[in-house]
Amino acid sequence: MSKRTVLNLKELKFHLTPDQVVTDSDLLTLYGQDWLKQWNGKAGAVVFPKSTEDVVHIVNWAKSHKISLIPSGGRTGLSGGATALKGELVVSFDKMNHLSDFNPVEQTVLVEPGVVTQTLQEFALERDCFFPVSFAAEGSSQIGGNIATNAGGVHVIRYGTMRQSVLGLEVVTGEGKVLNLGRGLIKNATGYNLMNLFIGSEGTLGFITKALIKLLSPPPKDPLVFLFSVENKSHIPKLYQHFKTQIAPMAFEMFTDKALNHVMESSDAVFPLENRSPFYILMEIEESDKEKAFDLFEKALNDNLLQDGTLSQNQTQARELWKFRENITESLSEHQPYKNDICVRTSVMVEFLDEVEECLKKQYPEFEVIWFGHIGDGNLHINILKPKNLEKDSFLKQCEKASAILFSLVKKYQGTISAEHGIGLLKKPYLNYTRSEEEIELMKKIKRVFDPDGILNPGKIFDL
Ligand code: 2HG
Ligand code: ZN
Repeated sequence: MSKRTVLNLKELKFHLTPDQVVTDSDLLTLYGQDWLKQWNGKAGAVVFPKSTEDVVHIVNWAKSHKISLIPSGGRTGLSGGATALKGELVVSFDKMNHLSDFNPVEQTVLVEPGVVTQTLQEFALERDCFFPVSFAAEGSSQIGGNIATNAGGVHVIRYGTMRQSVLGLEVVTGEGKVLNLGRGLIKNATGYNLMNLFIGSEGTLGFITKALIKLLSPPPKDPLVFLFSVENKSHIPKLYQHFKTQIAPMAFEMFTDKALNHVMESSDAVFPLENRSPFYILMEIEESDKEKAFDLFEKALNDNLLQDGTLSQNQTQARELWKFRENITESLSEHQPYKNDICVRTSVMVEFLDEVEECLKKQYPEFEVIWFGHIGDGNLHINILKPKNLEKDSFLKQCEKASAILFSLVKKYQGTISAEHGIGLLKKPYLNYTRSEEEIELMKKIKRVFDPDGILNPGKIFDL
């Protein structure tokens, strides 16, 4: 059993209003865990800052009392990065959710960390702009968490990860210092890029209190969705190449028939293709590319690269098609899946997939393994489902062994053990499969520079 911290909150409450510090048992559990609920997290208390000054006050209090702080956004992360294992103080950014200072010339907006991803997408559209970061949990994930994990999602092939949307950050370090980084400059040749260090640092170096976000324009007009069925896995990269040399798809997603089974079982959706197939591709394109995409589709069909396909005729149909891909995570949740979020270079993906498949089948024939992901950028989600009759603990132990095998292959193909969900707790034991000892040592040194007392999200990514 890990030792739980006892928090003396009297002094902390001094500069805050009563609604900003919460100790109700239900909320301690809610804010102590993330969506995955793989660990039994429970906060010692939850504090809701409303300003940068509040965050500085909380960090200074924590520093002087040697209290650990766990940052909390939408808690939709899938690696346990926002879990309070030892009764730490959870810092929720729910009340720091303002958008301001829209700059129509630069197309930037200043957001607080608690702004929900979808709110920012809508804010952008209302101003004829576009915020491209998009994924199934966008209705509850928060921008601060997206930055802290360098979130990816379905549009990375065209617009990049969260990092490409950040032009400035205000952060509070573990020493309670406020840093104003990036400042909206597109070019800046003045030494180390400190801002980039915070993107993907999972709240271990500082807490993000403001972000200057770059929007794009014009927004893609009425995107269309193609759904293809593909029989042969090795055709998938060929298909991607076939389309992307002529048009610029916004998304190129893959899911297997096994994944589709779960989505169909958990909804009353009607699958639009006549015959089922081992693999499906969902491709999103701009309306202006419709004719070209259709010609390319016909050519691919004649060349036997794909077996069948359908194209959305309106936005309602486009949304319906997206659901076959977006609802996978939700449909698997009752099976308490063990999550993998790996990435290899796209040119070796099929070879890598073949090896992984063979290996998992041989070692764990009794496990149902579900594949899907952002195949256009090499990011695959592999979910291992817990057999009903297997206890959670022994399932997790076996999955950990499976991870070691899987990650040896990731290492062999020089890929990464996490592409977009982060290391958190889930991947912590395996960090050395992707990062060298020298790199990990340097990361630890950097952590000590920004957080010398080790109070910011301790025990995530690595142990000091
Ligand atoms: C997605 O791409 C998310 O849908 C979740 O990253 C992946 O559930 C997963 O493993
Ligand atoms: Zn994903």
